[in-house]
Amino acid sequence: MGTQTSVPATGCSVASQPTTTTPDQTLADLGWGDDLAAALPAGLTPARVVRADRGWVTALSPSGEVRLRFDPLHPLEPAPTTGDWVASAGGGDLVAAILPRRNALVRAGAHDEAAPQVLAADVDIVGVCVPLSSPPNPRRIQRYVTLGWASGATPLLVLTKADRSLGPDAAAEVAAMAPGVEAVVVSAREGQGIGDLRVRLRGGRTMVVVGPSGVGKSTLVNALVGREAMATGAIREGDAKGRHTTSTRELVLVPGGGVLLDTPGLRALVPWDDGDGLARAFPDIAPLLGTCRFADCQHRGQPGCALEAAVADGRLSPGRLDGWHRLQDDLTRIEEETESRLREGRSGRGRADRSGRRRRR
Ligand SMILES: Nc1nc2c(ncn2[C@@H]2O[C@H](COP(=O)(O)OP(=O)(O)OP(=O)(O)O)[C@@H](O)[C@H]2O)c(=O)[nH]1
Ligand SMILES: [Mg+2]
Ligand SMILES: [Zn+2]
Repeated sequence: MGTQTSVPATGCSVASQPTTTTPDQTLADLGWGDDLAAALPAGLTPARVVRADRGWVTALSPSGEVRLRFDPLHPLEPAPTTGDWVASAGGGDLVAAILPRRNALVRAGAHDEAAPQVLAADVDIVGVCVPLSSPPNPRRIQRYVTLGWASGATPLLVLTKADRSLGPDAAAEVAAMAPGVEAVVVSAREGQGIGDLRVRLRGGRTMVVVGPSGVGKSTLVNALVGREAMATGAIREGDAKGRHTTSTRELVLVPGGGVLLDTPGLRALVPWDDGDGLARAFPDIAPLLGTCRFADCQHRGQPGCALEAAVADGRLSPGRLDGWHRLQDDLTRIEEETESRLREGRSGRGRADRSGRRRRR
């Protein structure tokens, strides 16, 4: 760091709001890299999408916040989402190009007809927020960790509300539910762990915070950026349930470099996994797959099952196998629904790959 040059403040100057960036902000602070530079069409100015609305995006460029619109006569596919890079011609307010996505956080459609939803683009770290103040839900953690690995980014357990921790072993208990995933213990209220996270964001790295409503995602974002960038919710005393305070996905800059992406709490989550998300979330199970006596073993009472043998002799906990089964069943169902939708021609969208781009088949 320190050697990046500021991009001249040409173009993209519509509705500039200097409160969000300072003029010496570099593209690198926003997450820019050589790969994107190589993909940028000549003469265009890049900006990173803060928020996507119908027909418009709000984006950050080194010269500040800009509002860019889409040309209805030339729709760009797929629609940009928070975290994407777009480019416009100097001075204009039209999105002229969307740069190729490095990766994307994708959830499966919530019901039969729904297409996969891209939650965030171009992230380095998927901060899976789990509060230490209430009993952890292992299956929920497995889902979010799978979402993280499936995106192509690196999941990180962000153990929030350490000031209200249920006990000295609470953090270790949660960490054990996500083998192979690093954990950071934080208290936005008391400042614990904030420095550690800032270090992880140095060099213009991007972290998206995910997790159910009320776990402290927006409060953490505010602590990291040092101002009330996001509205936060009060929790009702007694049941620790949040009230869905955040309703849009939004990107904010961390002073000193780094980008945060806040998301609304998700009521139900099935990760979109067309790669090795599930295998990486279950490193205790993945190596056993394919070692059962029968190649088509369902791991549910079939003779010679290696997974059940591991449970029987204590190498694998029954809860882990159960969690894996449930997630595997969900992913299989999503796959089958998508296949039948395509067969019946109910959707011309095709499957989304890891970058959230639609695949033609
Ligand atoms: N004690 C304590 N409370 C916290 C901490 N972080 C957040 N909270 C509280 O938890 C509640 C919910 O925080 P939010 O940041 O709004 O939660 P969220 O995850 O953004 O929720 P949604 O936007 O609804 O998804 C608020 O009352 C916060 O004050 C913390 O570190 N310690
Ligand atoms: Mg929030
Ligand atoms: Zn088996």
